[in-house]
Amino acid sequence: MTSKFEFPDGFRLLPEYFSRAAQEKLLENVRHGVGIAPLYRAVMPRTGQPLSVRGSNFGPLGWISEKAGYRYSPSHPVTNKPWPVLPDILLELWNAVSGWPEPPEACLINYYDAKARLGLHVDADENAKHAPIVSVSLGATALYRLGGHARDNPTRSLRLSSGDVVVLGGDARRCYHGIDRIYPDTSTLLPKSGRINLTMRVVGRA
Ligand code: MD6
Ligand code: FE
Repeated sequence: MTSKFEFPDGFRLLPEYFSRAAQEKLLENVRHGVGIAPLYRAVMPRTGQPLSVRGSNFGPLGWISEKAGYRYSPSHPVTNKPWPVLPDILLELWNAVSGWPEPPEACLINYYDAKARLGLHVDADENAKHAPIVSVSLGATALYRLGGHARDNPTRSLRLSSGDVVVLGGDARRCYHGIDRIYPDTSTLLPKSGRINLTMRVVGRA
């Protein structure tokens, strides 16, 4: 028996939502942000193995991964300083596509080099389990894999290109997803086949 993949309700891909000019503006904002809160290499809970992506955050809270586990923190784990404020351009995106009445509290910045990957995962560290997550991709094209509510459910692979926006709301909010690979030399926005993914989340009260 072969089980088929069906796109979950609440999944939206908005190809090239951002024009090249808007991508450049957004990149300028990201560069400013990582000037304040530098990209750092987090480690996996328990094993302490470094992640292949490097991360930082915008907003009152930031998602961090450390030996003790995953959590949201008001400050950068290396500098101990607050995260930079969310750029207006991202808040405008949230207001335009999320359909959620509250603003995001955290925006994770993930930087991929040509060899970086992100294993299949569900974003489940938020108390606001029903608020959507809105993501933006900048730079090199990535192979994104979307699955179902269980790790072994059928999956579908999609390419995410610079300027694309993904919304995981509704049923899709609890679906497994990850990045299998980066396609080198697919964008001139970032040097050396780099890719940035920005994910805005409502964290909610504990
Ligand atoms: C990435 N994205 O595109 C990884 N999570 O690099 C995510 O993990 C993600 O695109 C939640 C919602 C949308 C996403
Ligand atoms: Fe995710």
